[in-house]
Amino acid sequence: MTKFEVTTLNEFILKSQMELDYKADGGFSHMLHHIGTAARIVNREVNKAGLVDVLGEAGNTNVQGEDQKKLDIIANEYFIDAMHSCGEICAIASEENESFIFFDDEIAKNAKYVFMMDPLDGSSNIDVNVSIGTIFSIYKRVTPEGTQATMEDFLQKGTEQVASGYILYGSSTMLVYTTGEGVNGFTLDPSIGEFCLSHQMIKTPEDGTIYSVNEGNYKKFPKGVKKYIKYCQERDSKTSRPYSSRYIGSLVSDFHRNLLKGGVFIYPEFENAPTGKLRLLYECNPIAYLAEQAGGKATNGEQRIMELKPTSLHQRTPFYTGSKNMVEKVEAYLKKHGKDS
Ligand code: P6P
Repeated sequence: MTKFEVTTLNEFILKSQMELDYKADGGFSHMLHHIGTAARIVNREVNKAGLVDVLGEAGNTNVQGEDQKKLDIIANEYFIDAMHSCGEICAIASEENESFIFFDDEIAKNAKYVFMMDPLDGSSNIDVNVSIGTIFSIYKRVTPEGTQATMEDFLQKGTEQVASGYILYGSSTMLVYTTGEGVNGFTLDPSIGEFCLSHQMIKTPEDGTIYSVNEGNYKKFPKGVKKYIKYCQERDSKTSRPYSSRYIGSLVSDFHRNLLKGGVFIYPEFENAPTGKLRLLYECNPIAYLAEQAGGKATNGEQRIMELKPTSLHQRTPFYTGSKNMVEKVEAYLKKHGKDS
């Protein structure tokens, strides 16, 4: 590939806008461009985290009652500023904020979209240099343009998403997103400061040999999950078992590996997390949109995640996602053995 065959994120967005003019209107492209910019800034902060005083607790806790790392705050602020300045977003919901943030300037009030995010998921991994990620989801507002956004704009089913994606701050920094026309991945080239198309039209394998679950909670898991974990560990050459257990404890990292290689990610409900741990609006729905667009699945163990009607901003859900056949296998075990532990 010559250096001029590289497709940057901005070139890809403009090309998509021309090809998909019915959907990728200027505003859409404008938002994706600002996400890329905020991602580069947060990437810079994450990469120097070990060198300057941005590690460790910021001394306060977020609405989840978790110690808020300084990078959480930094990422949250950069993405809020970037999405406000693009002029296409009327309000934002974030894991770091108890309620949604609305903008009352005229441009924002007349904007068409709302933005939801986990600005830095897996942040407990920051100070041990494990990959972390930003997860985002975009919807068209349901309230009239020109008015202040309401909770109704946020409590939409995942099927209403117009775009979703994540930034993975890992061995390389990647932006992976969908607008409903497949999933594309861009890798940041630090030498030119551009996200360059590196994974075009990602399709996740229907089957895989990786299962991702925090087995430390095994004894508390629903019986169907326990039975499935034992199934993964059995010897059976015909189905390439035993599978490999891979769990980073950072949703974006675990999901991204399984998306490319095939695998299933499981976070069930159990006594420590009676409705699951992961958040429906800004973790599970955006990941589910990507999983389905890449040919995979995402459910709560029995129902399609994107069909769930949200009732609150920070609600949690059990989450099973990844290769289609593997998710369906877990669902079959849950159906057969039930959810009691
Ligand atoms: P556990 C990180 O805190 C996170 O929200 C996800 O990124 C990750 O998948 C999950 O929690 C890990 O949770 O209970 O296994 O440590």
